[in-house]
Amino acid sequence: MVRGPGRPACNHKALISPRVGRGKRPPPPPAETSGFSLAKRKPGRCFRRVPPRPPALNKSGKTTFVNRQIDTNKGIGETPGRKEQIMHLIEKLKTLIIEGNLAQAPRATQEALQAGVDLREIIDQGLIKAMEVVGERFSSGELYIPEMLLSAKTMQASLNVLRPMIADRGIKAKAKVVFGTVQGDVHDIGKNLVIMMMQGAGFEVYDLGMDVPPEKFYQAIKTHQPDLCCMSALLTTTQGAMGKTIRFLKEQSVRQTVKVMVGGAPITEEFSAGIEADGYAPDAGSAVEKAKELLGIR
Ligand code: B12
Repeated sequence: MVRGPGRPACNHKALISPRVGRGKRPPPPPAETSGFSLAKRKPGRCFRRVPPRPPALNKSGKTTFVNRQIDTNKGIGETPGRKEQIMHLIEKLKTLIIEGNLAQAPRATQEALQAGVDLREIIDQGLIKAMEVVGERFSSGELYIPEMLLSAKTMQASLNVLRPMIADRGIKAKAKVVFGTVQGDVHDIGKNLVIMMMQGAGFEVYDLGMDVPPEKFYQAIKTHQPDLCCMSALLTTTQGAMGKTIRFLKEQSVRQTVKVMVGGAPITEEFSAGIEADGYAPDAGSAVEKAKELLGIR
């Protein structure tokens, strides 16, 4: 099987036990009560008059300090240390997402909202920045799939808290994407991971599922008019369906309306160029970066 440069050979064992096959780092610190502990948690209180300090949870993992320090009815817009408070709440949320603290992050999101932190700021500086860190750490081998999935799930849980407000405010997505695993292929874990990272980066993604025939990609492009069409394939026997899909899009005269990005374990830069895709990325972290590059987004 052909692989991208530097990618380890994958096997089922590697998915179940992500340490197998990489051998890059020593075993991680033990997981704490909830989620993975990537940033060290410190017990104790958090006073807004002692900035800057890393956001922290108290020993019981509760976030009582927010309620103690901030009058949520008043909002923090009128207080003198507003900037510090905003930064503190956002930093706390960011850390919870990086840690994959599914239990605490939605509440921290709610607290930031109630404290009057701007929605866009929560998304850009909290959610998106957290997933950028997660993506970088994953690409560098510092994080593994289960940890990244947990962070992505945590980000989605926070996003769900914000969703009604996003709809109300009509916040525009950075770009529209249609995404599917190609015809004949039912592997969708990688696709889902990339989708979550893209959503974390502010993209609006239409998930076409798996075993997607060229006609369905075409229909989705006609319907949603995306900026980017993404295809995933995990089998050497199905990677050919990517080229087939691109040819079909050409025949239907929609290929030029959309950028095409491909990925999946057997896909390489050379293969991508050979089928005339616009880009390829080896993993979920770099997929977001590549998508931004292709679409000229910063
Ligand atoms: C889980 C799994 C399955 C599950 C899939 C469940 C699911 N819902 O996805 C099941 C059990 C169904 C399955 C079935 C089969 N599988 Co399977 N499977 C795997 C396994 C163990 C993990 C794949 C995975 O999820 N990896 C984790 C994800 C996160 O990684 P990823 O998919 O590579 O995605 C990352 C990147 O590639 C990239 N990426 C992915 N997509 C995209 C898209 C874009 C646009 C971009 C930019 C990036 C990108 O980002 C992702 C995140 O970093 C692999 C072995 C392995 N370790 O890879 C075999 C593997 C892929 N399977 C294999 C085989 C042979 C099969 C079967 C044919 C077995 C059989 N005889 O029935 C069937 C095929 C079914 C079909 N028609 O598709 C082979 C493929 C060999 C080959 N060279 O073709 C592998 C490599 C196992 C092996 N070593 O033999 N499989």
